[in-house]
Amino acid sequence: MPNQNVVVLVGGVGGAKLALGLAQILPPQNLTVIVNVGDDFWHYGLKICPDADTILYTLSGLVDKNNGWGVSGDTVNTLEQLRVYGGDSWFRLGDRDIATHLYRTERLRQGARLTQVTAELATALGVNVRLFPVTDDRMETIVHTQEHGALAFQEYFVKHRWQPTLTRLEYAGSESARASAEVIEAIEQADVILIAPSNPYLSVEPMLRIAPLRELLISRAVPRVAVTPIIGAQAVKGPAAKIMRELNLEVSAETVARFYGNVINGFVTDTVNTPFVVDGVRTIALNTLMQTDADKAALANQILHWIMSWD
Ligand code: FO1
Repeated sequence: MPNQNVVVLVGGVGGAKLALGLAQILPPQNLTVIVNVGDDFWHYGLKICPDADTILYTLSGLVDKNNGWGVSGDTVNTLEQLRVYGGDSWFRLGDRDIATHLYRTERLRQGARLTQVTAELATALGVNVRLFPVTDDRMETIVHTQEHGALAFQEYFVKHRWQPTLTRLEYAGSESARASAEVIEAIEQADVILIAPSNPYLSVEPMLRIAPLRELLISRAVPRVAVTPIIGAQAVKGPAAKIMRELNLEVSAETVARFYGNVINGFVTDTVNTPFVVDGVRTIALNTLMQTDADKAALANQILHWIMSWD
């Protein structure tokens, strides 16, 4: 992949796996990671960006590999003291992780853009690929549920452990949010655009809702390839399959490929999935389950080699 610019759109844990695979095989100047902000929220006065932090911690090697998020070996003294005061403790804030939120919040208060602050965190952690939040504007995913009505994303995902029945999703603020200049430039200069095996509805769609991303992606005459988050009618992690059932969709990789529609012209399904054909979308079946770091690099390599073989 000499001098090919690769852009990958990612959510949290699933996205971080492919981002790490790509980071292992590409020169850092050729990789740009664009991350969802729909999961971001304010908690105890702190601006928390779980997806960006998951990418930062994964690429820097700090991540807690069991959870896939947070800092390995982190303590929770602060959270325990908050519990003493009767404060909310459903969101597990590690002590070292809190430093990230404090730094980010302070820099935002000083007037820095989220893009700038994220770059500062990346540099400090030794992450040398570009990592851009999709927008500097406010955009929040709201999950409407049968049991509790509208839930802020982290309340749905963490507090209620994604158990409530989803009725619809709302991407609040997406109508007025705009992709950052950095994101637009990265997509304009990309030779390959990838969509990581992140949750299509919770992680990727919030990004596609932000103008002018969807149109900009469609306008780029380059390979635009999504990787399936569904393996054998199940999500690798998280609520993707459950949400598909609640939206009355068939739980399959084909449903995901059709959901992305003309945003993509290529799709990586898994070897265990039922083969399918979608017009205008080249498809390859690979082993997409990334368990080890070597698996992540191998999948990234296979995807890029396949793309290079397109005529
Ligand atoms: N996920 C959980 O399931 N429980 C938690 O307590 C939790 C805390 C947490 C703290 C910092 C952070 O960056 C991420 C954290 N996550 C937690 C993960 C995260 O909120 C979700 O996995 C994503 O938002 C979904 O992509």
